Amino acid sequence: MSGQTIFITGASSGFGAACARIFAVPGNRLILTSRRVDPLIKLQEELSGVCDVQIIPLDVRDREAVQGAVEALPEPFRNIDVLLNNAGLALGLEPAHQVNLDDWDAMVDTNIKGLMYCTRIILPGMVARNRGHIVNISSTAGAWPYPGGNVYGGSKAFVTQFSRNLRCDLLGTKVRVTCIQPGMAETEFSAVRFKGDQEMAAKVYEGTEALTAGDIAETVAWVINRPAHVNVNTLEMMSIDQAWGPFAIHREQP
Ligand code: NDP
Ligand code: 8X3
Repeated sequence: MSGQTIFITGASSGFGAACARIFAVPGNRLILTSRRVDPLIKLQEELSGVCDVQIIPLDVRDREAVQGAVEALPEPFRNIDVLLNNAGLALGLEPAHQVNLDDWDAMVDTNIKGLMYCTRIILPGMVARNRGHIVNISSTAGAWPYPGGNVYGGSKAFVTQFSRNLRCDLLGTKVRVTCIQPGMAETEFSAVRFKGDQEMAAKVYEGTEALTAGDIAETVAWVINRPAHVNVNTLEMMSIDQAWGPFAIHREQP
């Protein structure tokens, strides 16, 4: 993969940073975005010897900021070939009747609305050039329910179905859309979910060989590197140490 302009949301850690590293090959142009700037600066320092790297502090929940960032891209970065809609988060694992409503708002605003904004603002250029690939990071949580998954899972189900619907709208163009649904992967994800409680976060991965950010980056690179006529629609992946459980059944005590 070379000669591609790649726009990554949530590049400051986890999957996004790993994707930036795997896409950093001579001839590529990377646009790395997230709210935190320091990790972006470090990534730019690390990768800019290899390819051109633009960093943009960006909160995907801010529609005008997304519009402004895309419009302000300097010439060599304007024609985006790949949009990696990766920015996202889970907050909390409480049952629906106990959650903090602000957490639900933040997940909807980031995982759904932020992804919508980036897509809607970047897609017209891809259609006009009849070239491009949108890779959306969903989750197994969007396909399979679990206790406390409530709005996080719902937001990822949106990502999965939105991806399929984009394919319908884009039929007749050469713009590809792929939805990737990873299971448990060890990143900052759980530390964010448990609001900085590193002990709870570590327990999620304890005794398992979880997916790594690098596993997801290799998969993203693979879908992008298929021949131009091949569209991988949906790809679900899990650690060998994860599988589905049986249905939960509540039994009254005699
Ligand atoms: P990380 O917490 O390591 O990375 C999340 C990234 O999203 C960070 O770069 C963060 O940057 C960015 N982000 C969060 N909110 C915003 C925002 N409002 N605007 C811009 N960027 C934002 O977790 P992962 O790498 O694991 O997560 C990446 C994606 O993968 C998410 O969508 C997540 O839901 C999904 N996923 C994760 C799985 C896992 O088990 N780890 C499994 C399946 C899917 P910053 O805070 O600097 O803004
Ligand atoms: C992250 C995977 O199982 O923690 O999307 O929801 S899970």
